[in-house]
Amino acid sequence: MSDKKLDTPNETVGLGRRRFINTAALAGLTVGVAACNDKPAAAPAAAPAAPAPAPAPTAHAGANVHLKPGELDTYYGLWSGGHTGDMRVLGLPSGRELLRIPCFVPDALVGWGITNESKAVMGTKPDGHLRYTVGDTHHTHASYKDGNYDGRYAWINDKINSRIARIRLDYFVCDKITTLPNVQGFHGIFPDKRDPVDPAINYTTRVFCGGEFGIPLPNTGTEDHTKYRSLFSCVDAETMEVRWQVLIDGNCDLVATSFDGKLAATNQYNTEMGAHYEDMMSAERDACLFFNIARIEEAVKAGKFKTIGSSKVPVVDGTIEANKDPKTALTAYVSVPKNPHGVNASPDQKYFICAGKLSPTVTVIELAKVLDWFDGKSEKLDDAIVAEVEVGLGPLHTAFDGRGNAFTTLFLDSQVVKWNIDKAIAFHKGDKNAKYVVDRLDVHYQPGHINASQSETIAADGKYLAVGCKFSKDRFLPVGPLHAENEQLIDISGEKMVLLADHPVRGEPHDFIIFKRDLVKPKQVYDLDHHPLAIKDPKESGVFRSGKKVTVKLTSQAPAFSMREFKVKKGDEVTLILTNLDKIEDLTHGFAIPNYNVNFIVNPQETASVTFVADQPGVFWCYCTHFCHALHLEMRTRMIVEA
Ligand code: RUQ
Ligand code: CUA
Ligand code: CA
Repeated sequence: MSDKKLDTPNETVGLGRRRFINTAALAGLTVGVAACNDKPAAAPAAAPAAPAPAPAPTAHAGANVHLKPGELDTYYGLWSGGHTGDMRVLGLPSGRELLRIPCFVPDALVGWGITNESKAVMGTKPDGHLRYTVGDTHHTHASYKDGNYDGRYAWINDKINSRIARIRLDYFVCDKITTLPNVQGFHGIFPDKRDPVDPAINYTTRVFCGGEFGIPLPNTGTEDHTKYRSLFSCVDAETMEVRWQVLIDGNCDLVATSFDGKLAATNQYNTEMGAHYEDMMSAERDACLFFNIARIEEAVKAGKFKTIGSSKVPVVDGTIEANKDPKTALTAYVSVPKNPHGVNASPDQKYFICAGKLSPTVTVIELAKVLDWFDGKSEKLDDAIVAEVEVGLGPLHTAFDGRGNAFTTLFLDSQVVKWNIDKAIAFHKGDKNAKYVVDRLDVHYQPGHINASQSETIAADGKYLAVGCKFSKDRFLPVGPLHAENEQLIDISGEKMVLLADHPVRGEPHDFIIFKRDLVKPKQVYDLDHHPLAIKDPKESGVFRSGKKVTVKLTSQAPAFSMREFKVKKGDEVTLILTNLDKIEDLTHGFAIPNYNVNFIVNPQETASVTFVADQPGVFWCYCTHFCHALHLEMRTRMIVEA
């Protein structure tokens, strides 16, 4: 690389890639781009060429995000990690990353994918090796009670292998992973907020999963794509078993659920069911597809379903053809402009908002009117559309402040637009004086996801807004060809948005949620009984042989393991069980065996195990990898493998 290039590395490269993306996306725009009357006259494809100008003068300077040493954040954020396959826990407003929770992909810090316990969660092949070592998380949402988070669980998707993982929010660990049958490209995810029928169940019992790619069902490998279909799945929040699936037309993208438990919806960008992108953009309108949960479950109970291939999960018919009569329909396809993206539930419980992506609009759908259609009280389903207004180029996802305003990311404009829902409805009704756009803020750059503190709960508090910018371009020091992404924090407590902070993040986060810190009650010491194999007393330690199978029982208490050395024989299949008997939070030990590809941690009172074949004779110093004590370096034991 020449010196000249080094002088302005990110300028050229950043612009090029951003411009490429803009151009590619604009090629798909056929809807009145130029007619967007209340946006600034800037050319849509022109990215800011220099570092962005300071934010516009505002009524207030914005909250302070720089906490002094020792000060704690007031919010937790759960971030999906993207194709690192993990979930990340942030403190806000500081934006400090506190933890990464491995789910779908092995993790060397904790030994995820190394211990028998984590392998059992992740899933193995018959030979004991992990079935998958890649994942792509997009969407994360947490369990609800009475319309607010209850701190029990969060769920996260793996788009690549159609898996859903559950995170326990007491220990911040993944405890279950379920694979959705007959689904490829599982994308959107949302828990329900109460039961559609039983008022006593005012909390999450189902999680809905949108299947994105259509495939032959069963997947025979046929080339005729007109036969491909997607499924929308319902997973039991407790057992994590798949309860039922719905056969649909089009591809699911993201998912939203109503506060009354009656409706779930997914936006669809490929109602054309094309196999190539040109075909996927050919129709002027796609759909926001609604599911009538109570009716679907009645149909399942009544046996009106089929099963696909070797899966036993009941599949009901939610295709357009089979659901024309509102009185019996399980699904309803509300039309929205072509290739919409995010669908989000407003905290006033009344609306779902679909963002236009290829259309510069947002569509506001009134849930009561969708229910009216199902009840036969409304002739035209599309009467549920109470607003469809232009907001700017490339609308993707929407968040809320609980004061009637929505915030939508504009991917192509590199902006967040704040707009008022009631005024948008008034404008749509014909009041051309209704100024629904309240404010615009440049973000850096190309935002995808957005969320506000407590946004999709009845406790939306309108304090902070985070925006996941896909490109940071010139905001951070260059580090080779790949830039960090930029998670920006915005104060939304006033009329105008105030940009507070940039946060570099390792690629590639997608969706996230932000909630008050007192909604979770983290536990910091495990319960010994949590693991059936816990070694509760160091005296139970030892080497126990049954033929060629050997169990090594070991405990840890800083700064020593319960055995100074242990012996096995070459060729033994060794299962080593380690219980950490230390009782103090954060007194975690590690256990590494050189040359055996073993390293994992045990938290206080936690038990974990590993199984390996002792195929190399010799002395192996097993040592504690996690700093625990002044004698941490001395904390080791000898594994002697006799030839
Ligand atoms: S989708 S941009 Cu999964 Cu919006 Cu991430
Ligand atoms: Cu035990 Cu370090
Ligand atoms: Ca389309």
